[in-house]
Amino acid sequence: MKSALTISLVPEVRGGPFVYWDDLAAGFAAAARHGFDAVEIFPPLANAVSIGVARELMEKHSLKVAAVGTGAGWVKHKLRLTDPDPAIRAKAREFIYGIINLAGYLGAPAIIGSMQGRWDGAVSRDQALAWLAEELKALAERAAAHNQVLLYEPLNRYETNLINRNADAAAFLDAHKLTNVRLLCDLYHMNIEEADLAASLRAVGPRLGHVHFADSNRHAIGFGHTDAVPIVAALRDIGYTGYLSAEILPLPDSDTAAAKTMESFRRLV
Ligand code: LER
Ligand code: MN
Repeated sequence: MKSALTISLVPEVRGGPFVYWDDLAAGFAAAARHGFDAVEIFPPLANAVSIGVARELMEKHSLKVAAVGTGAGWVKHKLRLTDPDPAIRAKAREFIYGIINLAGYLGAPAIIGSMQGRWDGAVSRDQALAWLAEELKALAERAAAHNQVLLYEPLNRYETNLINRNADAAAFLDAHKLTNVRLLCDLYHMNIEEADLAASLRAVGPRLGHVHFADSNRHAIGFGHTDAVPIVAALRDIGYTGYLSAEILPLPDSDTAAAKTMESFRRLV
């Protein structure tokens, strides 16, 4: 398993779960200083990150890009894949295609988290899930053109009413034959939704593509009450070799959160 931390380039999500903020070069330098393998980038839109600049930073610091988030499409631009308006769904898809291309050129997958949206008003749950399946299929095909998977993240009940639990997400991928989509399991959302985090990851098995490595309170692993030992044992047992990526609040400050994550990572992994 490999380590990663998050860098947000989106001022609108200030207060959110990202270790470093605003400055890609400074975030890369800090990740390298703390001994991480990779960074996960949260850009405001695809062309806000220069592929050339990002590749230079990867080279300079011997870091990979673990994943690229698409959530700014929702929090900044109010686009979602299950919006009742087909024009908004189309814009959401275009926004994500851009991020998939950026991520692909950096050797990374893109993440569908808050862009999945929710069902409400005139839209039934079945209709929203049908749109989501259709969009994930198209997006996963674009990802495949870059030899990448697409990451789909179940979120807790306060962030979506579509799919909250890993088993339901896995069944959804299977039912719609979304074979190039892998699950992103976020330990913070799981702490709210799952009865047993380790058992849930064992059941996800080979569908697991990425892990958001966060404690019960969304602080660095080691600063909350999640027992990470059985979780890492489960990940080992299912043969997971991907990233444990710290998508956590920068508390008490970014450097302490990064250092605590790395201390926990070395102890556990
Ligand atoms: C995104 O990875 C996520 O976990 C959501 O809670 C948005 O912050
Ligand atoms: Mn997450």
